[in-house]
Parts: sequence; structure tokens; C-alpha cells
Amino acid sequence: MSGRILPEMMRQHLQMYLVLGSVNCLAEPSWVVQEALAGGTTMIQFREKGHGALRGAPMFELARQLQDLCRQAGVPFIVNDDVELALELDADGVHIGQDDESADSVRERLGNRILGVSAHTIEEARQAILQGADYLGVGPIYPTLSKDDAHAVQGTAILHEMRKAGIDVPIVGIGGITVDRVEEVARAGADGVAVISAVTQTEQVRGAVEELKRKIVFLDFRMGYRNT
Ligand code: TZP
Ligand code: MG
Repeated sequence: MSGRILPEMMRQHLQMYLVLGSVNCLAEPSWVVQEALAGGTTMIQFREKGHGALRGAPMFELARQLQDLCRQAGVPFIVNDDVELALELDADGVHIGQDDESADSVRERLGNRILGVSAHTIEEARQAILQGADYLGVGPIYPTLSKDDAHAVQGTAILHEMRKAGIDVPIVGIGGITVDRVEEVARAGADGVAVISAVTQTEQVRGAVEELKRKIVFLDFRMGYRNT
């Protein structure tokens, strides 16, 4: 790879971003990922967290298995928080929160790999961009049951505010997003949606991904915030 990912490419990867770990899945995580890829998911984040999460060798094996599936499909595989794991796997990138290692130090270790940073305020967003984020994860937009330590619900107002403040980097909305909420998130300025339960807590994984993605592609996110 020569240089950092271009924003337009990043926006496309963010359209239908599946975040998951073994704890989230009703079915086998590898089956969920295969079905999600078949449905057209545009990026996957391995987030092995919460009660009952795998550690050590089983965690590593699962990560590698999911990464292989993503590679075969040509879809970027992102690791949540764990820079060592990402480097060991030669993953496509890392997503970090505000409580993790600082974005500039992660950027230094990652080279040109994708770096995503969670931002809850305009200040955090600006800081993340200065420190080398390729995209921002913004939320929780709606109430979520998938993250124990989630911040307060922000609504779509935060997306409008960030765009109004001139923050033009690729942004994905996260937290409680379902197919019925995609339009609101898109119109508020997100380039895509990141979901856990909408895809992992159904038996129709492929159908759920197809439906979310169809909506996103149809809405053309960037038009959304330019027109509001
Ligand atoms: N960060 C903010 S909300 C959230 C994360 C990881 C959980 C999103 O899960 P769901 O099930 O799509 O609400
Ligand atoms: Mg984190």
C-alpha cells in the first residue's frame, strides 16, 4: 500500500460496517461473517469484548478465521483496540475509543493502515483528525444493549453538529441502528452505519445486511448532509 486510504474509498467501506465478537452472535461467528459478506457488508470489525469473551489462543484463532473470510471477499478487516493483535494478523486497521491508547501513538504503530476513532464531541473529532484518524465512529446515536459502558445517547443531532462545524472526514454512525433508522442517520450526515445487533441478533443475517446496505446506497449519504 502506498499512503493512507483516500477519504472516498473510506466512505465506501463505511456504508455497511459490521462490528462483532463471539459474545454478540446468535450463531457461529464464522457463519455470521460468511453470511454478512454474502449480503454485501463493506467492512468488518472484530470486537471480542464483554462477558464470556474469548482470550488468548482461541481469540486469536477466531480473529484469524474471520480475517481469512474477509480477505477472500476483499473486505477490510479492522481490529477493535488491540494494536498488537492487528499487527500480528497484518489486519487492515484498528478502531480505538477515547479511553484507549492515544490516536497519534496508534497511528505511528499502524503506519498507513486504517485508523478509526470514536468521537463524542466536536472537540474529540477535531483532535482525532489531527492525530491521524481515517474515519470517526460517532454514537451511540440510539440506545444500545450491545455496549455496557456506552456514553449517553446522542441522537442524530451530533452528526448534524459535526457536519455544520465543518468536519468533513468519513463518519460512521453507531448505536441502536436498525433498518428503520438508517435514513435519519444518513440525512444527518453519516457516510454509513456500524451495527452489531441488527445483524448478529437475527437468523436472517444475509437479508439484514442486504436490506441495510440497499437503504444506504439508495440514500446516497453525502447528498443527505449537503442538502440539509
Ligand atoms: N459503540 C457505541 S454503541 C456500540 C458501540 C460498540 C454498540 C453498537 O451495537 P448495536 O447493537 O448496533 O446497538
Ligand atoms: Mg476501546
